[in-house]
Formats: sequence, C-alpha cells, structure tokens
Amino acid sequence: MESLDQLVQEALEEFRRVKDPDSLERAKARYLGRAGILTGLLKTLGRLPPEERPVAGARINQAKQRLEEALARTREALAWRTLEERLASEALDVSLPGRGQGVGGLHPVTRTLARIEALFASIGFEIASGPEIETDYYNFTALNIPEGHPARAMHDTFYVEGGLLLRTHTSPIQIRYMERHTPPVKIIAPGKVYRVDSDATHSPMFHQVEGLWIDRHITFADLKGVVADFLARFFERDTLRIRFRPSFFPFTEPSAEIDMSFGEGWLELGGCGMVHPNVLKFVDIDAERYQGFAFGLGVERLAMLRYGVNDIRAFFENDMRFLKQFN
Ligand code: 2NM
Repeated sequence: MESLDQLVQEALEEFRRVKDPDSLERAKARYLGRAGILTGLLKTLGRLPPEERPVAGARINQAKQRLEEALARTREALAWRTLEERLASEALDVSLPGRGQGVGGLHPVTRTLARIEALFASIGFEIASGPEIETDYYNFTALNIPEGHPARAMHDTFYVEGGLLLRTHTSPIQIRYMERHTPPVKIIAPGKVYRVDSDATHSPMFHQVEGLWIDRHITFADLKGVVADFLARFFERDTLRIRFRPSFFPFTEPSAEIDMSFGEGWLELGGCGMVHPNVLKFVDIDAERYQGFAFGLGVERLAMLRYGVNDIRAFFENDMRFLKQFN
C-alpha cells in the first residue's frame, strides 16, 4: 500500500512527459490495461486477510480513478496541442499584398477602327455592317464587276462551300444598305475582308473601311474634302500632304488612288471615286437624280503609318511584347 502512492506519482509523471497520443495509450496500458500494474494489484487482494481487503480495495480503486482522470486531461491537452500546431503550420498572412492583375488593352487594329469610326461619326456618317460570307452577286455583280473580270480570279478570292465566298472588300455592306434605304445615304462600312495574298504588306485577312455618301448634289470636291479632313485629323500632322491620282475601278467613274506624304515620297492609302451609275441601278437609285462618292481605305495600313509598324503580320501574331506597347 505504501508503494501504491509511489506508483501513482510515477504514472502521473509519465503521463506528463508523453508527447503524442500513441505513447499515452501505451503508458495507460502499462498501468490500467488488462495486464497492467494496478490491475495486477487488484488481483492480489485475495491474498490479504479478509478484514484488510475493503480498505485496500478502496485505495486501489481511488488510485485507478486518479489515473483515469489524469489520462482524460492529458488526452485533451494533446488534442489541443495537435490542433494548435496545425493552425500554426497552415496559417495564412491575410495582410500580404495581392499578386496584381495585369490590365488588358485594346488591339491596335481595334483602336484604329474606333478612331476612324469616331472621326466619321463626328461629321454625320452612320456605321454600317454586314456578313463576311457573301454571294457572288453582292461581292461582284452589283458592284459592276462583270464575269471574267480579273478581280474574280481564283487567286484573289477565297471561295467556300455552296457557291459562297469570303468578301474581298466591304462594298457588299454598302450595296445591302442602299437596298434598304433611300438617299441621302451617308455611311462608313468598316470590317474584315479576305484575299488570297500573304507577305510583309499583305495579310489574307485584313480590315477595310469604306465610305459612301449619296445625295442630290454630291461632287468629287466633297469627296476630296471629306477624305482630306479625315486624314488630317487621323494623323494629327500639319505637314501632311495628300493627292488624288487618276485610276480605274469598275464601281466608280471617275476613279482615283488616294496618296499621302509626310515628307519624302508618296504612299498609297486606298481608292475612291464617284459611284458608277450601273451600281446605283442595281440598288434602284435613280442615277439621274442622285449621285455620290465612295472610297476604300486599308485599316492596317493606317495603323502601320500611325504607330510606325513595318510588317502587317505583327498585328496577327499575338506576341504580347508587341501588343503591350499599345496600352
Ligand atoms: C474603293 C475604291 C473606290 C466603293 C464603292 C462602293 C459602292 F458600294 F458604293 F459601290 N463602295 N466602296 C469603293 C470605291 C471602294 O476601295 C478601294
């Protein structure tokens, strides 16, 4: 019975030293298990004189109970420690700054289109659009491009199934618009166009903006004024010179190329002319009462000149080092 107190102290000490749940359960087995020391003591009670048994039994049970209580406390303490260690190792510093999100930007061609549209809108032009997959009629016939004309040759036009084609210019937009509206017509038709052609200055897909102004008294002088005003505002250069060089298109008569110069030499920007009476007939506009001008400009061409890009393919490679420079 004297060694019982010592045994309890020893056990409590051992429980205190334990660092993990497994060792605690092993220590418990050593004292309180089926083959444990205290259990063994209880079994020896029968060897005591009968009058001593109740007191000894009660003391052993008391010791057992103290150990059970210490065990429960230690289990709880270990569980807390485990939880605290986990919380410490998984801690997030919510005060750290974020990684930062790059801000996107508009593609240079999109920006150029927006600028062109804003400039023409400011002088009263509507923005029209239409399908990129077209019929032979809207892309060629209604534009006074007869069968057998070189512009219809296979090497210029992408043909698709069902006798359709990818529009080679945005003029079909203007034909469709004139079919549905009576003059005055004052529109620009920006959009994607497609031609079988690819090198540093030609992309198989590129963007065009065409303009059209039909009314009772529209002249070539109006055409020159509108185009010159647009280019001066688009490039913001007072040294800019432009010239109209006689040319030929099936859909205009007379026709001209639009050239521009910042200093040395001339650059071709597009074409223009007075809408051919045959085109007006196709859309049921009386060519005796109405006349008008049309022009076509390459959007990438304008963007290359404005931003100093010398290879049209740079616009379609999606190299972030190139695109980031326009933000
Ligand atoms: C150009 C050059 C000259 C043009 C003509 C028409 C329409 F539909 F009115 F007939 N739209 N665009 C035209 C005229 C386009 O691009 C170089």
